[in-house]
Amino acid sequence: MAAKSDDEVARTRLEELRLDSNRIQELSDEELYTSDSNADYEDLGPAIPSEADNIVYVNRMMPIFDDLQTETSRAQQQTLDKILPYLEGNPSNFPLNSFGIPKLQREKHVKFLIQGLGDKPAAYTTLDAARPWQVYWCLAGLTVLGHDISDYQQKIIDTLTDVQHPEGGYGGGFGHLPHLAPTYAAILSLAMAGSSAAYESINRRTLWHYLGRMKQADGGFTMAVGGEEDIRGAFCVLVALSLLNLPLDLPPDAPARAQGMTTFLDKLDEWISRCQTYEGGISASPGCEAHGAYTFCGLGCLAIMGPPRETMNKYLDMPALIRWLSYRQGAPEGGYAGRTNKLVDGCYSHWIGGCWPLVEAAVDKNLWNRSALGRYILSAAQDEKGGLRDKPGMRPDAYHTCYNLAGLSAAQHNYKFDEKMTGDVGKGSFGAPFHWKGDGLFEGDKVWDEEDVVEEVHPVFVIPFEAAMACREYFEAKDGF
Ligand code: FPP
Ligand code: K
Ligand code: ZN
Repeated sequence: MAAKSDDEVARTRLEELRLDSNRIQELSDEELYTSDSNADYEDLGPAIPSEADNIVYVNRMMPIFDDLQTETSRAQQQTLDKILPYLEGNPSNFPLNSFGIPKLQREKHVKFLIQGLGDKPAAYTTLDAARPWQVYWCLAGLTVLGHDISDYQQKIIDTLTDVQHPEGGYGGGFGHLPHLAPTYAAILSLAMAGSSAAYESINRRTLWHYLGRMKQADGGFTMAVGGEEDIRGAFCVLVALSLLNLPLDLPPDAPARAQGMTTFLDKLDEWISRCQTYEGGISASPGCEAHGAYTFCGLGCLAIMGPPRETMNKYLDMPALIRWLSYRQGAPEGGYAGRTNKLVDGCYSHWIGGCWPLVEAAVDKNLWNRSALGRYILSAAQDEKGGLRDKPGMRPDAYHTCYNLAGLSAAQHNYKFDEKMTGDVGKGSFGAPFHWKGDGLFEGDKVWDEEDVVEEVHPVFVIPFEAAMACREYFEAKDGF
């Protein structure tokens, strides 16, 4: 008999693997987790960890390990080696809660974020172009920790007034051109600061004109004049319009009017649909790779455009989205990665973790492993000296502190969307985000005690509920700009 060609061998092996993988999908949980059924799959290769390796899979389908080593597989293995000691032990020597998990180091994180609001040494010069972001991350983190930020009100107004551009919008630093990212961060920060002084420091008329200049003929928005068009742009624009109760109509000087556009919403729904990829997640713009941060922006847009149950089910393939979101949760890490074949990172606790409250307002509830995420955040993402991080071995920063804490909050709390859209606030355009309510603490499997619980966070705006409501209410009561 003639020897099989390499090609044939490979094809046969692939077919076997496919059959195995189909068989695994048909197994019940019990069959899947007993050692007997694992024995059936030993022939998949020697690299399958056994039960003795103490690895618990959260996904039903067994991962297929192979002998091929790549840069990606090595990076994943090195990351596991770094993280596992933190999940299995307590290398940081934190005091433990009743679940044997490090307690939330609240005071240390508060101190870290307050330092983040202060002056910086020369090593931080790159942050000088991200002033509104630094302010936002620190304030959002502090409020999630339950820390009162009213002492900072005037400083917030002064800092952000300095970077507001005379032609509308905010720049990253003094004298910088405006850009949607710092504009988004500045508006959320001023909403958190609260008071008519903070609200009135925003030039809403020039801002509306600025936002209008971002609208493109295909329905999306650029991040700046002549800048890249991506879904962050759409989300930043909708957050500003919704929170500040600005008109839905494009301003008369918006260049996209020449291409027939009349409102901020024109063709936006179909543009967002086109950002959902074959993987199920949402990408920066049509044709790009699905990524957690862009997925949050896309879902945030749909949650501003109307009740999530209507908008998400209409414009997205929800089963594909849910499958993609689920697969971003690492096992055994428990934290999330931002995209396929990449590494777990604490900031995705929010960018992916924060997608779940939005998704759960559109479909059935409890689709994710909240305790595994909480375990990653408390055990692996808290830095010994305060602040939270991407992963062990990385320095903490305000960005990762903010988004780890926001993710922890999403894991700990339930939210409810009022489908009837009752209530006094949120009657006009883009009013949907003002119909969310806290719905108590998550009472399923958890790894945190009462003292590890952080505050509720508005699922769309990622600031306190009261801050979002008060800001919109203020501008609903106001006539004109
Ligand atoms: C990849 O970085 C990450 C991105 C390309 C997206 C970053 C976008 C945000 C954080 C969203 C900003 C949101 C608003 C509202 C403006 P990477 O390749 O270093 O990380 P990865 O390996 O985890 O993908
Ligand atoms: K990353
Ligand atoms: Zn990160």
